[in-house]
Amino acid sequence: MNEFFPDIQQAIPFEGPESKNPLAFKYYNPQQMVGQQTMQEHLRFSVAYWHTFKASGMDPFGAPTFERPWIKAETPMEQAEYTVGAAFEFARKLGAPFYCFHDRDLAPEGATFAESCQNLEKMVAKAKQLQDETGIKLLWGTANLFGHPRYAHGAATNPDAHVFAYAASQVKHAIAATKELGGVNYVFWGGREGYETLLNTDMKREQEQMARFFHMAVDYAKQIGFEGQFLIEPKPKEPTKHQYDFDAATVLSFLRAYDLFDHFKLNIEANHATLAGHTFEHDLTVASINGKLGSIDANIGDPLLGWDTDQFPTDPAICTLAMLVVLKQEGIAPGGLNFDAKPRRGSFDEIDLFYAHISGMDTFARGLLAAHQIIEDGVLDNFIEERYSSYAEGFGKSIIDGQESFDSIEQFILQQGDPAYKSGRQEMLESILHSYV
Ligand code: XUL
Ligand code: CO
Repeated sequence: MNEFFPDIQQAIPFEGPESKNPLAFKYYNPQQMVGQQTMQEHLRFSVAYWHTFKASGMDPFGAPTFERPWIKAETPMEQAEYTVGAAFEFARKLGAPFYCFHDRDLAPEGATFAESCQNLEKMVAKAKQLQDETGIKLLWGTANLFGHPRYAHGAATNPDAHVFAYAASQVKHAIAATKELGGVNYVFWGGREGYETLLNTDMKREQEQMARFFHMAVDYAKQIGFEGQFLIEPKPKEPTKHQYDFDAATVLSFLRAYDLFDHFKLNIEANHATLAGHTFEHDLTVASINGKLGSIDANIGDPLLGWDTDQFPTDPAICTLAMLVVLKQEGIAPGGLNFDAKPRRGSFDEIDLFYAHISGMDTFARGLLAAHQIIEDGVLDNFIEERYSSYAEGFGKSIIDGQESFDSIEQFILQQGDPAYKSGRQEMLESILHSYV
């Protein structure tokens, strides 16, 4: 087997916060205990096949900039074999326990549907062998239902039932491939499930189609005994102007409306949350308080740009807020933190992939450490508990328990008069947060 990262001869070491070596972890120390679990168990890092091994650096203004050695091959299948080799070599040297893929990342589309399925089967066998050799596991699989021109008007939401059928057949094989590889989740990201103009779109019908598609996927998983968690990944726009899976709240209400609530959790991506006009921690919280935070696409957007830049996380404060949500729901497993992120177009070299992931892993490790300590010390929890304490007993409790009416409440106000003003102490809390970060 070729070696694609000869500059990295050993697994990336942990050297601690004093180290100045960009090829060492300063905070991510996989076996270090944080509370009851190791860092590795808390964080469940995953490498995204599409960005890390398939991204070319191409953008709407220019040609590919990354000349990856694993794409220099005679045929698409030979290229796929080199790529899977590169993927496992990279994850092993980095020390990432998981990876994620789209069906068409792993294996090229063939001349016919049957040929595409054969390609996928061959590459699944190869990936399985490499999983066994390295111990690296599949966090989730998914299907690419957005790249090919046939999906220009959507997949499940396509106005043409023929395209719906093609997408369903493709997903059938992607779920089977995920099962074969022992994937612990399967993700649905509705790449082009949305619309550009209502002049040609029946929104109600398209959402019903999407619900039918998900029900069929649930039935198929049951049929073949796939026990991984199904996840939907919300995103508000891009590529379509308006995507149906806009944000966590929209997806949850869709799942409730179409009797799918029990079968799905959410995969929340930082940059998708910010595109929707939310913070990352907002969408994580919406998912989590509904018992639906299943996994995370760990990246960050650029605050100056209004699109999905998919950058590696570099802000420990944002990661602390994210990890607070994760720790409070007692972990993200069987989900994980998947780096749905890519180095910038000018970061030409393979070594840049290591710098990017190491930095992202360290940033989340800092977030984990800070969040754990904040919870241990109870600094935010105590404040919040105190802030709502008027509902914990007495009249407030009686309201929440359903013992009061508007009439009885009015009597209370007539007797008690105006409430006192109580500061929310935002600036104090921000200062406390940053003292932990
Ligand atoms: C696109 C995106 C996808 C999904 C998987 O914005 O995030 O890569 O994570 O299809
Ligand atoms: Co994503």
